[in-house]
Amino acid sequence: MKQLLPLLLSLIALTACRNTPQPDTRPYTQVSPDFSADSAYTYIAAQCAFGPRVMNSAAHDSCANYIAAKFQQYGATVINQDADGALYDGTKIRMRNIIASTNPQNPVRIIICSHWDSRPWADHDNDKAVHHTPIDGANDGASGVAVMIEAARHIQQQAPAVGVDFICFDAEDCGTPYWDETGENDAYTWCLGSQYWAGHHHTEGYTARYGILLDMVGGSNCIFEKEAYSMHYAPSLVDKVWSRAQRLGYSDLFRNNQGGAVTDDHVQVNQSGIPCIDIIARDKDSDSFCKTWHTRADNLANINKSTLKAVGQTVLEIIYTEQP
Ligand code: AHN
Ligand code: ZN
Repeated sequence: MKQLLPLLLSLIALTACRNTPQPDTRPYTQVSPDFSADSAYTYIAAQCAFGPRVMNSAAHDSCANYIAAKFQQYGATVINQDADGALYDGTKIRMRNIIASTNPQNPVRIIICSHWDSRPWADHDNDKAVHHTPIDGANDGASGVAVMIEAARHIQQQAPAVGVDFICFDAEDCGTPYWDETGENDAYTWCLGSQYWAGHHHTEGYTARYGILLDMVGGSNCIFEKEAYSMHYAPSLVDKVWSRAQRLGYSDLFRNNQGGAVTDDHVQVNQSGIPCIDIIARDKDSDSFCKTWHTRADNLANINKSTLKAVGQTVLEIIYTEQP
């Protein structure tokens, strides 16, 4: 037994090592311009100031115009893709996907995407009294859009070698609430905007090299694991993005563990033939989404600029190192 113990210990160490590879700490020099988390924060504040961007609301329409105008201000060509849809209970909704293209003549394209709508129900809040009232969605919605607008601002100042299509998907977050009993085809009640886009790309014959979805990229006490659908559809892209984040110094946030599978807009992008990964936060200390997820606390006060910076800089670095 005495001789076996060191062997056993080294075996355990080896197994742990295989399950969770060490972060990539090879030296690296950043080539992209510095992402400003302060700037991204102001774009979150502006979106939240309209009020919750829930379907069929005035705040929703005004915020759509704001998002389109910001991308246009930073030199992107914007297509508003309007479509009719229906919620889990049959309520008719008017959706708008907003597609902002930089350097639209460039034949080599990558997608950065996020949903922009707010969940109409704070159905994960500790206080049951608010379960039927909407959330601000500062993190869940606005954060991804803000990172994209800030990336567009940099692209206007210094063009990367590839064209970027920023896609803001609508109606991601109106999936069936827990109190509904029909419960069938639950997964299809989420991601309505990306479902529509997957069936009707915004331009004839559209394609892209790959996509990166940003979901809840501005929270606190969160980490980014390698999401399971992303690992299924585009493992080398996941590894590239995570390794780049780690080499930029963000290995506290970008972990090498494989995470769970999340029904999210990237699944639709993958099913439409374009490999797409999801950078989606989960709580650091529990096996769930961030603490503020689908609660009233998902507001501007709980936005964390260092998370925005880590994700934003990583995305910029991917954009500026992509070869044509
Ligand atoms: C489900 O909970 C089915 N999907 C999570 C996707 C999501 C919701 N992302 C943000 N809000
Ligand atoms: Zn959500």
